[in-house]
Amino acid sequence: MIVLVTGATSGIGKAIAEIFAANKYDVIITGRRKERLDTLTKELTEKYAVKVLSLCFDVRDKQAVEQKLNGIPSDWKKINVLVNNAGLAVGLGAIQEGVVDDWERMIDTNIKGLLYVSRTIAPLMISNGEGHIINIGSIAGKETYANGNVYCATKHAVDSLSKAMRIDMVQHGIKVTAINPGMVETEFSLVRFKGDEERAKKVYQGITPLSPKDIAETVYWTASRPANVTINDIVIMPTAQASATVSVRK
Ligand code: NDP
Ligand code: 8X3
Repeated sequence: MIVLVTGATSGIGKAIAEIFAANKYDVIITGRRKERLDTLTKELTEKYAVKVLSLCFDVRDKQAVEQKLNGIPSDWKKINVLVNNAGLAVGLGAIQEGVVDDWERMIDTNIKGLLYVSRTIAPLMISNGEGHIINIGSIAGKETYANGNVYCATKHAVDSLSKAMRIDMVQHGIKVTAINPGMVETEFSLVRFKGDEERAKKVYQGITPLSPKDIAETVYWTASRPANVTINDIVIMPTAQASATVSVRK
């Protein structure tokens, strides 16, 4: 069995790559940070004795996505599971004060990147006669919160595209699942606040957030259901978080 995980250099994607490797999947890992891909390749190979193919590219670069993914060796092309995980929030501010470059980074990564990867891998799954696409959405794709405007819109797009993919590919037996987490402690807030560690730390203060492993276990559970079962959509929250805007801090 083969899984392809985008954005495996950190956080949720890294934990997903690890849980599939632990369950004897060969793993294709992607991201922009080559040293981290190299380290993870070594870790997974040594710890789990699986094969790892590491592909370094930016999901926003359509040509690179096509070139890297179409160029994988033929014995790697029987991809059973694609996890569209690469994504980010950049900034948190009112629409009327928005930073257009930040908006474009989010739209290009979270929507267009996911589309480029899916457009390349879905036909392979169809020709293989089976496959499972798992999109990492967010509570921000189910609700909207103050100053989250464009990030929320990109994750609403992931919600909508997951439904659309399911309809378009049901005739080919391809499963499509969306996993929508609340707060997960990763590098997400560090990226959102452009390296401001103090501000990033405050996001998780007084609350026990989800861990990347919590999400990875859920992703793996959806991928390990019997052939006749598809989990369409999951919203997974820390126990102390009721909605995008309501949480209890101690
Ligand atoms: P991290 O910042 O820890 O990880 C993000 C991953 O995405 C990294 O591996 C990064 O790799 C990759 N990535 C980002 N931009 C690009 C790009 N342009 N090209 C290729 N890879 C890219 O954050 P998380 O693990 O938290 O985020 C993973 C997903 O989970 C995202 O889609 C996020 O929106 C979603 N999510 C996160 C939540 C949270 O609270 N943390 C909650 C709900 C959803 P590299 O930098 O090496 O390219
Ligand atoms: C990440 C969760 O609530 O910060 O998608 O948008 S939130």
